Amino acid sequence: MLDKQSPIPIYIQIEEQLKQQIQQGDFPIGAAIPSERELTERFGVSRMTVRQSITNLVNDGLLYREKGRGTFVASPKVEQPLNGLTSFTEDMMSRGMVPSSKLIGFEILEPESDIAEDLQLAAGDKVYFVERIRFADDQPMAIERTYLPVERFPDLTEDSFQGSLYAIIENNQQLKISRATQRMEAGLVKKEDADLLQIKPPAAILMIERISYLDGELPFEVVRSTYRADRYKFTTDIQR
Ligand code: 16G
Repeated sequence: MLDKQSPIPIYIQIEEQLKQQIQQGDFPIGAAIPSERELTERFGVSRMTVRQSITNLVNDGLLYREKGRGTFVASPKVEQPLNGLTSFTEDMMSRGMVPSSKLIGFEILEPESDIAEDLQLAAGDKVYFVERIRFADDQPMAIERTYLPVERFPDLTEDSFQGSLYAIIENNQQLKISRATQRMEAGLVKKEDADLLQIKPPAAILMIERISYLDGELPFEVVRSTYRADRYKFTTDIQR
C-alpha cells in the first residue's frame, strides 16, 4: 500500500490514501475514521507519521477532531462560483440544500462614512443595518451584515429578512439588480462570530464585502459577510 522507495514522504502517501477513501465514501460524512493505533498498524508506520497525515487532513477541512471522541469526516465544502451575482438562497437551493436565516440584529441608523459613501448617501441619510446568520440544512455557513438605504426601501421590516432579500427586491419591489463589486480577504474568526457560526477559535474565515447596484448604477446594499473557511471553496472562470 505504501511505497517506501518513493521520493514522496510516507505521511503524504497516507494522507492521499485517506483522502481517496473519504472521497470515495468509504468513510461517510460524520463517521469516525479508524483510530491512530489502527492506522499505525495498518500502514506499519509510527504514530507520529499517522498523526501528521491526519493533522494535514484536518487543516484542509476534510476531517475534524473532537476532544476525547476521535476524528471524523467533515461535510464537503460548498463550491461557490464567484462569476455570477446570485443570492444565498439561490446558491443553496441550486445545490439541493435548504437555506434559512436567523435574524440577530435589525436597526435603523446613520452609517459610518465609508458605508455612506459606498451607498452614495447624503448627510443624515439613514440605513437599515441587518445582521443575519445564514444556514444551509440547519448548519451555519456565514454571517451577513447588510446596510440598505432606507430611502430606497421605505417599507422593509424584520420580516423582509426571514427569506430572500433579493427575491423581495426583484419580485415585490420590481427592481432590477444588475451588478456588484466584491472584495475578499482571509482572517481569523472573532470570538463573538465563532459562537454564532458554531466553530472553535482559532479558525479561518473568509471575509467578503459586496456592494451591489440596481439598474442605473444605483448602489442598494453593502454587505460584509463572514464565511466559514471550512465550509466554502470559491471558484472562478478566468480567460486569457
Ligand atoms: C449573498 C450576498 C449578499 C446578499 C445575499 C442575498 C455574497 C458575498 N453576499 O449572500 O450580498 O445580500 O446573498 O441573499 O455573496 P438572500 O436573497 O438569500 O437574502
